[in-house]
Amino acid sequence: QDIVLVGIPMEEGSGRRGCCMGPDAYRTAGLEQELEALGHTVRDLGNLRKEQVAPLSHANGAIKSLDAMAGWTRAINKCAANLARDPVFPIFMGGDHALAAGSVSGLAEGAAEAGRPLFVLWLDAHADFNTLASTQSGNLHGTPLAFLCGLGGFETYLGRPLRHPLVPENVEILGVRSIDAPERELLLRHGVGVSDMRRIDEEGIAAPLRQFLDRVKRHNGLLHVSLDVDFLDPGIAPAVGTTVPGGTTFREAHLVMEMLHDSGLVTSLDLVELNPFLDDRGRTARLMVDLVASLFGRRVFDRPTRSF
Ligand code: DIR
Ligand code: MN
Ligand code: MN
Ligand code: MN
Repeated sequence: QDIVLVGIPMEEGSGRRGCCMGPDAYRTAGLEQELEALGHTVRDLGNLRKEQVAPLSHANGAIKSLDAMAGWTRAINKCAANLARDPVFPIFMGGDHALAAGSVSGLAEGAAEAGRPLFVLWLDAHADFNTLASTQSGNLHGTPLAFLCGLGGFETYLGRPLRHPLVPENVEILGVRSIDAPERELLLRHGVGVSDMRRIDEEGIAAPLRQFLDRVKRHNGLLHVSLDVDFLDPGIAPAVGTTVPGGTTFREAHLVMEMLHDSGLVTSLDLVELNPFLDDRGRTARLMVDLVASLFGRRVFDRPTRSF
């Protein structure tokens, strides 16, 4: 495949510093080289910059960095919409998860032009389904999925209406184990697909994923994967500001990537919430790169041994 890497050093959505170093950590961990070793061609476009937006305010005083959020969303949206018109596989190297408001909204424009429905697999400890009215933390990385599903009150993000909201039934949140009370209400009301850790414990991670992939295939959909580092258990992935116990294991995460590869359905990817400032000798960055390698065709029998 022709893979394009875009660095998005956004950290304002996370409410703490450090995610701005994510793109360089992926480069240092050898993302481009690992993908090339699998036979793909890779072009690194470097880092995106946010647009300048005049200061914005909101009735919810808890909200942080709304103008930075708007500036990033607009810049990323345009970049993603352009990439969606090319026959390339874009990887958005974040940066916090708020960047998905831009990447997925842009990709949705490309999908609509191609006449294909866009499906989204959201791999995360959290649902990221707060609105500007419901967020208690004020950290806007807790909002992108609600924005992308067309919920109200987000006009400031793009400075215009969202052109192609996701169909909530075409979204699957996998691995979730921390949901705020208002988010729970909104998820149920809008019919978003949610497979929480309880379901994974009972049925295994393959069952809900297989069901979702079958749906994508039946609808001839494009599939975007949005991978939050906190999808993984903190014991194997400490470099994230919002660790939640009880996350996916090393093999569960690789199995997801291997099944996604075998499906042939994935057309774009976000790598988000890596905070290299919190990492332990680069192990989380390396694990994320290895997961991407599995998504792009590395198999169990070819996996190199590593020591940390
Ligand atoms: C919480 C946590 N739901 C919030 N969300 C996080 O702040 O809205 N998302 N950490 O990644
Ligand atoms: Mn190269
Ligand atoms: Mn997230
Ligand atoms: Mn999360």
